[in-house]
Amino acid sequence: MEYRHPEIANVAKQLKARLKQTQDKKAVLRAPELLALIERIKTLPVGKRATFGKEVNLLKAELEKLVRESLFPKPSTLTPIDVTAPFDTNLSAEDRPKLLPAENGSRHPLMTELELILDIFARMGFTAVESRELDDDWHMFGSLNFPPGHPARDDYDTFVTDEELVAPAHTSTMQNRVLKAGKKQLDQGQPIAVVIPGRTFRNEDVDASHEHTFYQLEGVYVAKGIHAGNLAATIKAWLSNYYGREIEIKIQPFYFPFTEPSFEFAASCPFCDKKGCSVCKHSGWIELGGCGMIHPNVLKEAGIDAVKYSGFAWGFGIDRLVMLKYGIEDIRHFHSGNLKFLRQFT
Ligand code: FA5
Repeated sequence: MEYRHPEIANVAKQLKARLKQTQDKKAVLRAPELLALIERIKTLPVGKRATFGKEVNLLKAELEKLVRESLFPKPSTLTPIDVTAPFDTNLSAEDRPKLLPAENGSRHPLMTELELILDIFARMGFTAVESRELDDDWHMFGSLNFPPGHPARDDYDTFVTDEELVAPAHTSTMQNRVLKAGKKQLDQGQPIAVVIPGRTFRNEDVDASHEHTFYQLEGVYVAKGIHAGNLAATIKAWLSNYYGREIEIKIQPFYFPFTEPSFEFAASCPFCDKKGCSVCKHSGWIELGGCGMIHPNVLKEAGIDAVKYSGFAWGFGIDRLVMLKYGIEDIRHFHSGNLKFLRQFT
């Protein structure tokens, strides 16, 4: 590029030469000669300022381009690699593992069912918020009325990183966030109605109905005058919608620090007709989820007036809901990668 101002042309020549020699390419953009030219613009009389300023900017842009090119060679000069390849791309064509054609893939049944479930809740007026796969101790316990050292913390034994982050053992870790976000809505007379799907993790003795990694669907509903009857009706309405058939459900008292009263609900085991088998751990029932009226301390922790408002929450295991729907006798099939199993759902 030709510069008309001799001063600019001179700096351009010097800096281009420096760019070729120096290791620190970016330093050229901070060169005192260039900064002096930029500083000079505002000292010039108005008539000369525009043309001089324009040329200095052109020089700056040209130097930026040259620096970029010297740091990052043009893409066309690099051999492209597939960064998503599930093998070492340095392997020769013969040594690469044989892969299934992409057309043979299909959606995982848990994701297909989750979409259906969210669709039912959308029609019932619930919005969906995704849970996190890494969270902190406060959202896992503190925000949910588990004081430090509370024995119920042991029921949620999961994985913790060196930085004390937690792989959530349940989707209830999101309760405080959705309650805080919905507070304004309550003040405007609108309920908080949110469902939260998410992947959850537990240090578990894995068996036919227990996985270390599974999915849950949390539900949170808060408004004025909400009671346990609303909770039972909501669960019943959505389950009948999902299964489209009669399922025998049992709701019984339970304990969770974040709900009061708390309940657990289970469906009759379709594999043994309540006689008892390995899937239902010989109890005749498959536990589907926990629920209850949101504890006033949990509402208060989110800044919600627990005298004015009340609400309910639940947490279902999605894997178990799907097992029940299709008669899947072992939860471990879902993560087995067994194509014979997965292809039944395409
Ligand atoms: C909870 O996780 C509570 N957070 C539920 C809750 C939410 C209660 C809101 C009150 C208010 P629980 O540990 O019981 O509760 O798990 C809930 C459901 O997750 C179980 O009923 C079951 O369906 C599923 N679940 C739990 N552990 C496993 C596992 N290891 N494998 C598969 N599903 C599981």
